[in-house]
Amino acid sequence: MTIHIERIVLREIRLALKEPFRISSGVVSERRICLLELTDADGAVAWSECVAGEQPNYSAETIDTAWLAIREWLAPRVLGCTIEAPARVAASLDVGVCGHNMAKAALEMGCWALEAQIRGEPLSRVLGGVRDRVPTGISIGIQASPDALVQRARAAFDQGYRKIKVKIQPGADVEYVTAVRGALGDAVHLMADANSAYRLSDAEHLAELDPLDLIMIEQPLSRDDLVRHAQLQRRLRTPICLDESITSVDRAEDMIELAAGRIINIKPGRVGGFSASKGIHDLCERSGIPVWCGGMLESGIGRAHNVALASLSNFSLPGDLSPSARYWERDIVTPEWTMDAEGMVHVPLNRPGIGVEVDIGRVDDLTVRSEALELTGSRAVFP
Ligand code: OSB
Ligand code: MG
Repeated sequence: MTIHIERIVLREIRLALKEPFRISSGVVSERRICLLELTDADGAVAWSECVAGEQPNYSAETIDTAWLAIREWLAPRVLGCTIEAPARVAASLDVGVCGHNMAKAALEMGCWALEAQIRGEPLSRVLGGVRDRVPTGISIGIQASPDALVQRARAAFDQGYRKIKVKIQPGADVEYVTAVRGALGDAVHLMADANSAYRLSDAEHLAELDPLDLIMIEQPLSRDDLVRHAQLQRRLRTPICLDESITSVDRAEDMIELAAGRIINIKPGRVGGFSASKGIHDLCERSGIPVWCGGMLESGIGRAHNVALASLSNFSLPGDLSPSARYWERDIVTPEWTMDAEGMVHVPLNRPGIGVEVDIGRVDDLTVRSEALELTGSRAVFP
């Protein structure tokens, strides 16, 4: 089945978080989210979301750079082209455009969603997913005190989350995580995410986390520090999981070759879309490396894409796939994302495409700017 994208509407919506989310490199209270609405020549419509943040603290990209990249360099690559398969889109977007993975991913994932819509199949199955439920974890931001963190972690535990991840930074680490382990006991699956807040010279300090039996520590060092992560991993019993460092299948291969980590957090936005995500997933499956699906405080649209991806076989650890109500007073999709009593999110297999309805009235209410991109002039066969 071929895709022929006639029109892409970019929208920026503002969506307030229920409470500010603080990580070691910054804090966000209100999300500025870029949504894409892609329309096929036959009238099929699919939605995707660009996960770039408000500030360039997690990655170099922001919503504003992504908007520019999509409008100026990337959308013109797909508009009006005959796309034989969504698996071919990523390679074409990479020609002559360095970086901008989140901008590329928004388009590429939109093409997969459109393919699913046109085929009348759930996105999960078009991607090769096999699960119908996915275990869910929560990511808790840095709190003002260990007590405040314990309170939130306990509430999450009581709700049934399968994994509790706490953000850490120097000054809010060993004491905080120790308090959570003490309060919730040995059985709970606990992990910490440093978002690159440490240096290799902190190795001894980070080793103080080892007795806490964390299932992993995520991204302790800088994004480019694969060699130093390998040195750190040799000094830690706790498995290192990489997030920011893994931007492609090649980086995942490097991690494995260097033993710079033992687990990968796959965020499709960070790696340029579903093709790279599937490539990393398959490589890790062959190499005995577990993966899980990370989150970027997405709206229900981005979350739909993540849940579909997380239904692939090697997503064996709980993902950062919290229900809508953990983030928002009201989401922009129906039904909203929920979690069952066993801490599982259900893969929507009874509907084609992303499996949730976009509440267009609500999207319109939240929209602060929009731009329609259409083909000017003619274009031949993709790429
Ligand atoms: O490092 O995983 C991260 C949110 C924004 C930027 C980076 C990260 C996160 C999260 C949130 O941990 C996960 C979620 O969407 O619940
Ligand atoms: Mg992370």
